[in-house]
Order: sequence, then C-alpha cells, then structure tokens
Amino acid sequence: MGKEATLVIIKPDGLIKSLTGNILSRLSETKLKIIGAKLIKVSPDLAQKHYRHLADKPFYEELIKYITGTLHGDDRVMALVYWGEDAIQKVRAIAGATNPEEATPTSIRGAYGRILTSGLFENAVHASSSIDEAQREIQLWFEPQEIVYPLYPAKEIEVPATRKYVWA
Ligand code: IDP
Ligand code: MG
Repeated sequence: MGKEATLVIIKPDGLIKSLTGNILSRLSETKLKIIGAKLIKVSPDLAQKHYRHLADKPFYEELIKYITGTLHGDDRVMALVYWGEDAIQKVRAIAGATNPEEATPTSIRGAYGRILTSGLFENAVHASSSIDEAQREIQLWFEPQEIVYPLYPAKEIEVPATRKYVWA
C-alpha cells in the first residue's frame, strides 16, 4: 500500500450512454483525488500502444475499434488520473470484473457493461491494473503539465516552432 496514481478512461459507450456523471459519482466513493482530467479523441496509434499487451487476442481488432470510437460512431473518451492510498485496487474494485457478466452488479461494469454479439466486453471504463502499468498508461495519455501533481520525473525541453490551432 501507499499513495499511488491510476488511470481511468471512460470509454465511448460510457460517454454515449451519458454515464459520465454516474461513473464519476461512483469513483468519488473512493475518496481519491482527481489530479488530471481531459476529454480526447483516441487515435489508432494511442489505442495500439495502450492495448499492446492484448495484440495477440482474438478480440484485439474489435477492441481497437471500441476504444477509438469507430464501434459506436463517437470517438470521445474521458481520461482521468486518480491519486491516493491504494488507488489502483480501490478503483478496480468499484470498476468491477473485466467481464461485465461476472462483475458484481453494483460495480460500474456490473451495472453498465454488456457483452456484444462479437464477444467483446463493452464495459464502460478502463482502470490501470498495477503500479507499473499505471505509470506507463498515464505517461502515454497525459503530458506532465496536464497533471496537477509532480507524479513522475519530468524534464524541460525547448520546443521548436510548431503549428497549432487558435481561435479565429
Ligand atoms: P481490464 O480492462 O479489466 O484491465 P484487460 O485484460 O486489460 O482488462 O482487457 C482490456 C479490455 O479488453 C477489457 O476492458 C475489455 O473491454 C476487453 N476484453 C478483455 N478480455 C476480453 C475477453 O476475453 N473477451 C472480450 N473482450 C475482452
Ligand atoms: Mg488492463
């Protein structure tokens, strides 16, 4: 035990079903602190890096379609970093088992998840499963300045002239 960070992603089904508030309410039961939050579109590259450990699974292609939003026709996900005592286990407990049919009915996945005809587990949320995975995932989804806490060592670099969108 000890203070640790964990990544939560509200997957496209969670956003489409307007479950964001419900999911955040459930997660607030943990009394953990939110130290990072953003709504983003998931690129195929980010999806593949995130789920690299599942690349050889029969459901992998469907899983990439799921997290990038092509399955639901809506590519928004909400990414959050929670911080505090035993954060990984606390969030996983409220999220519930990976398979929504096996998840406790009162867990997020038990309440809101389902198994698609394709066999894919549509389960509303992602939650990191270990300290190492949490660090890898948080560093993949967030930049240091997007987290209001110096979680991991960071360095300052000079960014050469880049192009970005500003309001017209
Ligand atoms: P986790 O999300 O509980 O950590 P992982 O094994 O990391 O579970 O799998 C990532 C995601 O892939 C799951 O949340 C679920 O959407 C999907 N998934 C995992 N295992 C299966 C399976 O056996 N059949 C269908 N989909 C699965
Ligand atoms: Mg996992």
